[in-house]
Amino acid sequence: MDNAQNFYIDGAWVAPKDGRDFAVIDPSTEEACATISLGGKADTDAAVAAAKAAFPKWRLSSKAERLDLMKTILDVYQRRSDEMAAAISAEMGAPIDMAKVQQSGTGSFHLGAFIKALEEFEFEGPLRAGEDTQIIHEPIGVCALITPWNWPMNQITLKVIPALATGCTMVLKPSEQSPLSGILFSEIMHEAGVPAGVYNMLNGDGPGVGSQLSSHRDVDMVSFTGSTRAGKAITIAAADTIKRVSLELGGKGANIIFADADPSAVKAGIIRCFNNTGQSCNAPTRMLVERSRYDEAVEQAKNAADSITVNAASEEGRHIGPLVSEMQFNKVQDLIQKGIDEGARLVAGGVGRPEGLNRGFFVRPTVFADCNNDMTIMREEIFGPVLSMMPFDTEEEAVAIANDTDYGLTNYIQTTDGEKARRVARLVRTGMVDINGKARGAGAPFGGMKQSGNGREGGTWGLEEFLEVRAIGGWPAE
Ligand code: TXE
Repeated sequence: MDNAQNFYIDGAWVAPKDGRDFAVIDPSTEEACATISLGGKADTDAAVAAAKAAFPKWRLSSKAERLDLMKTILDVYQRRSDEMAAAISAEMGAPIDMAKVQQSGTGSFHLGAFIKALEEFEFEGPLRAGEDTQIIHEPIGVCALITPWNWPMNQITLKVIPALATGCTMVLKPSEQSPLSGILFSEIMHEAGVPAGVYNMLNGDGPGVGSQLSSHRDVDMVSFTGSTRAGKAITIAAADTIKRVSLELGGKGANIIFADADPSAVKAGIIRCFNNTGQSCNAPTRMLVERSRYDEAVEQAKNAADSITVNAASEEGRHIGPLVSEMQFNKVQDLIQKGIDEGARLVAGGVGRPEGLNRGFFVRPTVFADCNNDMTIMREEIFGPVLSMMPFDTEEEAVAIANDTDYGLTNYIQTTDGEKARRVARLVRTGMVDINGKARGAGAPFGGMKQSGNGREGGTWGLEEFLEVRAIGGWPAE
């Protein structure tokens, strides 16, 4: 990759002013697959200065101009989509077929959805028909976009595209664990003709560039996806400048399976939980099963987990890949051991690598039964292919267990009783609820409550995140 060690600032690829080398590790092989540069304060300042200088002109661009640009980006993105999948697969370990459809594919999906949302969005209008108070939505300004490694293109497009669509200028800092997709995305933005300074990208780590962006006086907003730990650090760093902070953090989703649920619910829950090797903030990691179906469900979960294959990201076909890094591998191994030590019943998987995979950050698909909600594996976000199961007796108890967590991102409900589904969906405290495996519609807001964050991404809500709302009284009639 030609630009691996450079940053994209003010419409050009530039060498770092204050850079140091950083090896990108392919998690399937544990070998370096690229060397990038991590920037420092001088690079952060240069990127922010370029975004600040571009803002006065870009904020006045027309909606039609921005829509044209977004359509061109979508064209270029689709043409380079397989290249994108290969980059994501190498940097974070998503199996190549899955990387094409789910990882790289989300970029096209979000671009298309935001084009539609922008087409329908009204930036100006009267408060009420016939009144002279005008409501004006304006771009917030210079945005720092800090993204993680688990769904790199999903998170980059969920931030960059609405920022662009609303007339903001920006600095993207992708995760240092998955920088190759961010570099390729910047090439796509350049090829599509994004005006100089509107979109800038630099690599760096959290305590360096991440923190510098968060506290920067010329940054008006930080949009962050990542750990709750980093979300708190960003909020503290941003406090001094009262900038807007939008956070999408971890989760510990409950999957409530009632006795009348479809027989396929348990297997579907396992597939959902282990997708992307369990590295999703909205994974249904706590499976709560009504007691009359519990033993059968444990058996089904064991069989489903045992039938999942684990293999290198470069191999074609349906399997799960490695975890992203040695750090995540060690974290997940420690949590599996903790589950055993704290008395959960291990029914599938366990500590150590799957048989035949001696190198790479591979983890055994693991299921624990007979958990209780005080166990570490029920409270902490594991971020690996690990499911924790627990029985419940009543609907009230299921809701109480689901809500007994610091997180509030997504819950799942499985029942054929429509009234019960509606009732429970209202009672559980998460930003999103999926009933009977139905995905939310395109353009629906994505985001959480409690320590899962405070932002909403996608659709109209995703545009509003990047807008200031102004009220102007006595607006003269045209
Ligand atoms: O994330 P970090 P890590 C959770 C998941 C995982 C855990 C640790 O539980 O096991 O986080 O992963 C930047 N100021 N999620 O340590 O550190 C960092 O450079 C500014 C859930 O890899 O949060 C990267 O760009 N930025 C999550 C981004 O934050 C900082 C996805 C993510 O890294 C920073 C990933 C700081 N002080 C992990 N510290 C989700 N919500 O989907 C780090 N960063």
